[in-house]
Amino acid sequence: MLSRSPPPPVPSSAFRPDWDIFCKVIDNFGDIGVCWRLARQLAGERQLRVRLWVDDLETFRVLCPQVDPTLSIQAVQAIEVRRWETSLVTPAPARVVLETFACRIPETFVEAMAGQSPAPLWINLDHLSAEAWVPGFHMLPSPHPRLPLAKYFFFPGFGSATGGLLRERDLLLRRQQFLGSGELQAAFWRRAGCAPPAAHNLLLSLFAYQHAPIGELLQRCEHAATPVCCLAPLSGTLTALESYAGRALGAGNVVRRGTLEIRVLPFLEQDLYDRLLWLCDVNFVRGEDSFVRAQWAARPMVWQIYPQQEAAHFAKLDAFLDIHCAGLPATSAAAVRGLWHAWNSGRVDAGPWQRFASQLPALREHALRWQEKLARQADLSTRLLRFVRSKL
Ligand code: TRH
Repeated sequence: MLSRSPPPPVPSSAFRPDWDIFCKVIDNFGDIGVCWRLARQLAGERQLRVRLWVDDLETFRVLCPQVDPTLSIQAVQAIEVRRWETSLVTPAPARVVLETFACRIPETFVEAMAGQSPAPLWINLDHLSAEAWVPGFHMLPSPHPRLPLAKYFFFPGFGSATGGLLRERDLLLRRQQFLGSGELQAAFWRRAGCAPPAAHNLLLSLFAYQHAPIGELLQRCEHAATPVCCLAPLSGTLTALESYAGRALGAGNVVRRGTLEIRVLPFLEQDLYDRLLWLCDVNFVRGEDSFVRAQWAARPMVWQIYPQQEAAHFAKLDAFLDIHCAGLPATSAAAVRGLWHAWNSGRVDAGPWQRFASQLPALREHALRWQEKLARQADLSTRLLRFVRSKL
């Protein structure tokens, strides 16, 4: 019989954390993905006491299986996790209160913040964008209409005048060690539940929204010069994969057609998902957090941006393409733009994929240069903490 280890101690009510982080899961995994990553970084690298409020522990559990959705308060990896309920009993707010993606923290909590002296520093962590307006709005305060409080807007971004990107201190070192170790890679494939693909295959990872032209992309890979192995963690892509395969699929299933093999993987823990990105030759990513992780993976990538009303997201897509493609030869840049636009517009004819695939050696070099350039800048948590020091 398996013996269960005792649960980690739950913090007492006298505990006052250094940071409160509030997370509302609107849809998908990006909100909790970012909050969990940042919470772990603050606790693990900076030894800060973090309390993370999450309104949807079921979704959180998909990312982090240690989370027990039945508990209102629990300790997970040295972080106090609290279910954010409507009837929130308000403990003393932390010194720094981070609202994420304008999730609107409860009014009772805001009142408690105003009652403290000195008042906590209140920050809203916003969405990532490469658009030119971001530096002008980064770190601006918005005074509360009634209470003696201000909320500061913190914008992640790609330049030195923005909030930067999430990057753990040891991330690039771990990546190097992993890519240099057959043993670590074998352990990864075991945990992903499949045998390593044949060495000569072109590895694609696939994480996308349902409306991506997944079937069309897969058809393009059926008659390729290099066999393609598509690794798809269980997610919103499943319906499209099933209609391509013509049958129900689950983790562990394999579909073969011509030069294409599709492997359905389980939804991976965040750290394992990173390893998948490190191993693949092309990463199809979406939203915000997987998009950033693909950049640290330093491999050619295709980004499906989170769709907004009236196609407003295309301006955001192009803003990133402009900075990302700046150092690329014209043919490679056109191949990237062509496939990214096709993927986001819902049609992938043979041309865009072939042009992109023909540029892979140049794109691989570029991905590494891009990663190195970004890594020379301070990461998001360092910039956040600098901001906190300047205000408290
Ligand atoms: O899930 P997303 O589409 O999240 C989106 C975006 O963040 C978007 O901007 C936001 O407005 C919307 O949510 C509400 O994509 P994203 O941001 O890449 O988040 C996915 C998270 O899931 C990320 O932390 C990586 C993680 N992940 C795993 O841990 N394992 C996996 O197997 C996969 C595929 C992803």
